[in-house]
This record gives sequence, C-alpha cells and structure tokens, in this order.
Amino acid sequence: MALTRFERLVAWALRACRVFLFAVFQLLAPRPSDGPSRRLPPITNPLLTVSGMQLAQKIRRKEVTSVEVVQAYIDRIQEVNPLINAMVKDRFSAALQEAAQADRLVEEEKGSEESLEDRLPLLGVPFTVKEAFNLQGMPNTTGLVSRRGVISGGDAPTVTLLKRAGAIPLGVTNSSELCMWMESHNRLYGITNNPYNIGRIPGGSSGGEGSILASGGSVIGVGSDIGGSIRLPAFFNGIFGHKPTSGVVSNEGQFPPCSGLQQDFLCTGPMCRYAEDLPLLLRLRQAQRQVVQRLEADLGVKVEELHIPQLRYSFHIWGAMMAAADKDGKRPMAFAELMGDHGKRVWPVWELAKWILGQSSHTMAAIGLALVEKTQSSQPSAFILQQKEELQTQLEELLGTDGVLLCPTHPHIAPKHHHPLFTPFDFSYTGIFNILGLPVTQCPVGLGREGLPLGLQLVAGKLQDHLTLATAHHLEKAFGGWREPGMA
Ligand SMILES: *[C@@H]1O[C@H](CO)[C@@H](O)[C@H](O)[C@H]1NC(C)=O
Ligand SMILES: CC(=O)N[C@H]1CO[C@H](CO)[C@@H](O)[C@@H]1O
Repeated sequence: MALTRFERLVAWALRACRVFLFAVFQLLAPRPSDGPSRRLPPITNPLLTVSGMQLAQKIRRKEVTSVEVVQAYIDRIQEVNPLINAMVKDRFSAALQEAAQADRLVEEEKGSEESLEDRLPLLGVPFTVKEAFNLQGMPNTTGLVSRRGVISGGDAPTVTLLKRAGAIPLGVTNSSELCMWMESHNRLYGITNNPYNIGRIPGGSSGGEGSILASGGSVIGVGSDIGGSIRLPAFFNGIFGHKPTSGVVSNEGQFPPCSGLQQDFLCTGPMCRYAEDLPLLLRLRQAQRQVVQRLEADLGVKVEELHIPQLRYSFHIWGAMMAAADKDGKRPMAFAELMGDHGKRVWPVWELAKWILGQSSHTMAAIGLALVEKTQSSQPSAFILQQKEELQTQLEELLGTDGVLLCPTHPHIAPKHHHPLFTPFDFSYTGIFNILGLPVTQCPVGLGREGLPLGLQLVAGKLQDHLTLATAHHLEKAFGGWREPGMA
C-alpha cells in the first residue's frame, strides 16, 4: 500500500483547507501592486548582454575596464532592484575598489593573455551570491528575523574559488526562510518578484539569484539546491541553472547546515544567463567542448519516450529521505528548531495563531512545514525504499554514460505570489533528482504565450555533468536562451 490512511487524511484535510486559506491570503498576504508602469526598463548598456567568459576576455584584452563592467552592473541593479527586491545587501564601493585593482593587474601583466587567463580566468567579472552562503562582511541570516545583524566572518568555499579566479562579488540575494520553500519570501527582507511579471514568483529558494540574473543585474551567480532550489528559480526566470552530481561541489559555508542524510542531497551550483558560463564552478570546460563537437557532428541522436511508474512516488520518496536519519541513527534537526535558531524551538500552532493576527516573524510556508514535519518518520518505509532503489537502477541503466533524459522542471510557468502554498507537491519534478544524486541542468527554451519563461530539465548519469551542460549549450543556440524581460 503506497499511502497510509493518515497520509490520505492529511491530503484530504489540505484540500479542504485550501479554499479557506486562499480567502485568508487575499486579505492578509503582502503583494506588490500590478500595473503597466511596473515593467522592467530595457537594458541599454551592451556590457550587460555578454557572458561572464566574454567579459573576462574583454577585460584581459583591455577592450573594457573591470571598473566599467562593475559600474554597469551596479547601475542596472539600482535601476531594477526597487521593482524586484532581489538583492538584499550590496557591497558596491568595495566591489569598485576591487575592480580598480583588477584593472591594475591587467595593466601590469607582463606575460601573455593566456597566462593571465590560466591564473585568473574571471579577473574583473562581477557575480552575486545567495545570502545563505557565507560572504565576508555580508549578512548570515537566511531570512530569519531573529538573526538580523549576524554577519559572515568568512567565505564559503565556492565563494573563495570564485574570488581566487578573480571574480568580484557585488552583494547577496534573497531566498525563502531557511531555504525551504519555492517562493523567495521572508519577514526580514520581504518578497522577491519575477522580472517578467512582478505579480508572479521568481521561485525559491535561490529566487533572488534567479530574479537578479534574469533582470540583467548579474551575469553569474551561486545557488544551492536540495529539492529544486537552483532549478525552479532558473526555470521561472528563464535562465540556466545546474545541480551537479551529488558530492562534486562543496556545500560548506551555508546556513542552515544540513543534518541527517540531507548532506547527500544538497548541491551547490551555478546559475547564469549564458550556457557557456555554466561550467565555471565545475571546471569541465575541456570536456564540454568535446561533447559539443560530438553532439554537433552526430546530432542524429535517438529520442525515446519513457514511462517510469516509480516517478509517481517522487514526493513520498523525497519527503521520506529528507527526514531519514544518517548512518549513525542521527535524525535531521527539526525544522521548528532551525526556525527558532539554536535551541529556541518554535511552537508551530502558536506561530500559526500569531500569523493569522499578523504578528508572526515567520512566513506561512515555514510555519506549514513545521506543522507537517511531525508526520515524517526517521525510517523510510520498505515500500518507499524499494521504489527509490528501482528508480535509481532503472535510470542509471538507461542513462549509462551517454544518455540525457529530458524532463519538465515544473508543471506550471511561474505562479502568482503565494499560490505554491496550494500546490505544495509540485517541486517533486526537481526533488526526486536530489535523492537520486544525478546531475541536472535546467535549460530555458523561450517565453510562453503569457511572456513567462519556459524550460526543461536535462538529466544525466552520475558524474556525466558534461553531457547536460553540452546539451544546454546546444539548446541555447536552437532556442535563443535567456530573453530580456520587459521586451516580451
Ligand atoms: C554563519 O552563521 C552560522 C550559524 O550561526 C555559523 O555557524 C557560521 O560560522 C557563520 N558563518 C560565518 C562565516 O561567520
Ligand atoms: C520590500 C522589502 O521588504 N525590501 C527590504 C529588503 O531588505 C532590505 C535590507 O534589509 C530592506 O532595506 C528593504 O526594505
């Protein structure tokens, strides 16, 4: 039996609550006002419409200075952020100083352009980071009101790598409260909007990254993904996002830290507007080039339609594994405890009552998660484990070392603000690949009728990240990749 009687009861109760909650939301939830004037202004500076790789090359060749590039991005952020609320803390003056240093390095360089490229492949190129990652001097809160004022005393390893490559951080971007929801909303920084339609969500949890990138306010960004947190915002904002094979990129230096088995499912990865920037965090450039050449040479690839019955249980598998204890029997930290920040566990029913009166410092999504987490056991059922094993074996055999699976990223285009609360299981399309540990690239494929981005997931076998990256590069050429919002 797949569903317990209790789970069926919960599903029924959720449906019954929907209408009521929806009415409450229309009255209580913060929402940006919609209107024709609330469109993003068009991008006028051509520096904002080339890839990070090309910017780096132009800076090395002294065709443009890093100061000019960084200033162009600062101007764009200042222009769009009041509409999208994506960047929550900037470091613009420090970034401009670092850009001037980068320009001096280029001036003083005695060796060839190639040697500079080898040592500092991203010299002078700006980037943005999800606030949940440690970036020296920036807030370390992940949207928890009780952590207001907590500052990072150092950098996450991914940030260190980008800095070492010469890239310059501009600031940090919004996420959902504690990174556990598909809408980037919390009581510390407010709600982030989708640049294609500010009445819609940019997704979560790396939604600030998705929104600032798609707006042309950033060219490369760093996100993290335990159930779709890179791929959903990449999809809703029409950009590229890559969830690497589990374990390939360091997850250190993020708040909240993982516990239980979750470390196996969390992945840090790049988000960007141009497919050629995707491998930056992954150092797979050479492999990618070869695969692109091969793909192009023999593009008579065979596409097969698949029916995989176990995917029906995606949500159950994800939920069970996220709650599972680790090898030593240690359970993951309760979400209610994380919400209370170190020991001060919150009482979700009390928070719900406060929320209805407009007095809670937490979002409805976080309160809801704390309310339902009790229903998960730390020991996944035999049925769920069997479905997961069958799915893993079937997909790995099918994909081998040369297969790419095409799969929807989400059942709908970017929903209106707060609507995901009524369709909480829709992230299963992305979440299942965290549990399976497979690499996935979300690839944009143009805008739909409503002017909102369309996209799909490209999935490959373990450690075959280069295949999905190469396919994304190819699809970018075929479908035009990222489209500027406001122009639709
Ligand atoms: C961010 O906060 C967490 C939790 O309080 C702490 O463990 C971590 O060291 C902080 N990071 C930095 C770089 O200060
Ligand atoms: C809309 C909104 O709440 N924006 C806030 C985002 O975060 C910054 C930094 O804390 C605030 O100054 C803004 O008011």
